[in-house]
Amino acid sequence: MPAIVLIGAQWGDEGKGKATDLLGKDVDYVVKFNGGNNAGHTVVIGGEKYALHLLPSGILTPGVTPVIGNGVVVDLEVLFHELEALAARGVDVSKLRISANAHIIPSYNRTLDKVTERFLGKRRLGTTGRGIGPTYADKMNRVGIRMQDLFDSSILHQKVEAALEVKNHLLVKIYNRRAIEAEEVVADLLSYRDRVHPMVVDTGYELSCALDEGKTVLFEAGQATMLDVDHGTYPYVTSSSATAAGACTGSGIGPTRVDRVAAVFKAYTTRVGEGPFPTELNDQFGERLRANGFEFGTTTGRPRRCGWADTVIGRYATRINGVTDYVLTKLDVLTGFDTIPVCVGYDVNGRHFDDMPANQSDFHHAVPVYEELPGWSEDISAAREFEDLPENAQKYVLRLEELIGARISVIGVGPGREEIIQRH
Ligand code: 2SA
Ligand code: GDP
Ligand code: MG
Repeated sequence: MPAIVLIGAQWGDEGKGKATDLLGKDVDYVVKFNGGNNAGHTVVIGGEKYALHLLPSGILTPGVTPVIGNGVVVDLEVLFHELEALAARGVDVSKLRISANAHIIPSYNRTLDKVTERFLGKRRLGTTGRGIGPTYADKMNRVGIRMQDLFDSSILHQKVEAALEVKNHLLVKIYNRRAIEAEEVVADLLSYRDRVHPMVVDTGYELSCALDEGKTVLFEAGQATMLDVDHGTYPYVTSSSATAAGACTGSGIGPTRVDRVAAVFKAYTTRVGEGPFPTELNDQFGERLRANGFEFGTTTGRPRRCGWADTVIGRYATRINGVTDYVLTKLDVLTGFDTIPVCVGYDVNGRHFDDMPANQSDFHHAVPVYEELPGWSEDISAAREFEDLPENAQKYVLRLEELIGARISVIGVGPGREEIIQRH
């Protein structure tokens, strides 16, 4: 299949990195189309653990051309730090392409992200503090700095000055900080120019040509459906389009070119940062999921909030993304629970919802309606065929499939590259 979009169905950390790595063996290009170094993908290859933030996970697969699309925001310091760390471990990073239209995260936006969160106090969003929100805001405000601006220092200078006019006002007058000098910012950005130059190309054009030639392109989302700026739990979302449609705007290919949409769904649910989460468990079961699933942020190390699987969210993700296939991850983490509740609907003050409530207050007050499924106690990490799974694990998968409304093609039974069951 030439163009496949891979997205997260919940609040992120479903295991997209591993899924991309898995699909990556058969693809020519892996494209990151949204977000920046707020993402954290952990991929385990032959017992070696790789944590990727800004770079597409496909960079780990020999032969794949990794692409950072126009929809991504790039922190240049992080970019080179990640590239150098991978190169030191023997990964070929020479093929990386970056869109000339991708926006840069200037240092002042990292500062603004952190001071804004501190200023908001109880009303904070729990961002990763990487400058993501302020950089997308600049993009929409048309005061952003793009990769191509690096190659014209006079334009770069003008743009940085224009952006700082407003930011310095905010920093000095509202946040009581010192003003930032344009000269300093420009000098910092220009220090990366020569190194980044060979990587910066018209990635939209290159990808379209690749598709014309029958090459296979995988578009890999950062974050996930419920963190999407339009379709997620706004304002507790990230600032980019993390759903399948974002693959088009974030990379420059047309919607008719997409052949398949694969979504990653974790066998339970996690969320990092603030915001509503109907199936959240603040008890020993939540603790057990966090410990068994090692649910700590790849980027910030924050403990992830944990809860049971929510198929209202699953159905919503199927609809919003036009999902054709699911990758169900971390089924092994559920081993050992006597019964496993699955959320099949919500009760909101006596009203029943089968589907995602359109009103934010309803979602905030949603009480999950659970169906209890019997658990299993056998270790499933060695299962490679669906039939190798204990009967109750099979039933769990089949019931989820029925409830979320698209086929589950791959099942993850451990963190390793080979710990999967391929069904379709
Ligand atoms: P931001 O920094 O502006 O994107 O934060 C806004 C919200 O988006 C959430 N968010 C994430 N949620 C889960 N995983 C993410 N990536 C890292 C990981 C997280 C980490 O993969 O482990 O290391 O802490 C991610 N990135 C953004 C964030 O929690 C806010 O709710
Ligand atoms: P991403 O942000 O969606 O790429 O996910 P993360 O990498 O942040 O978090 C997923 C974590 O789960 C990583 O540590 C993976 O190594 C791990 N993982 C992925 N699939 C499985 C699985 O099937 N079983 C287990 N136990 N771990 C998995
Ligand atoms: Mg992650």
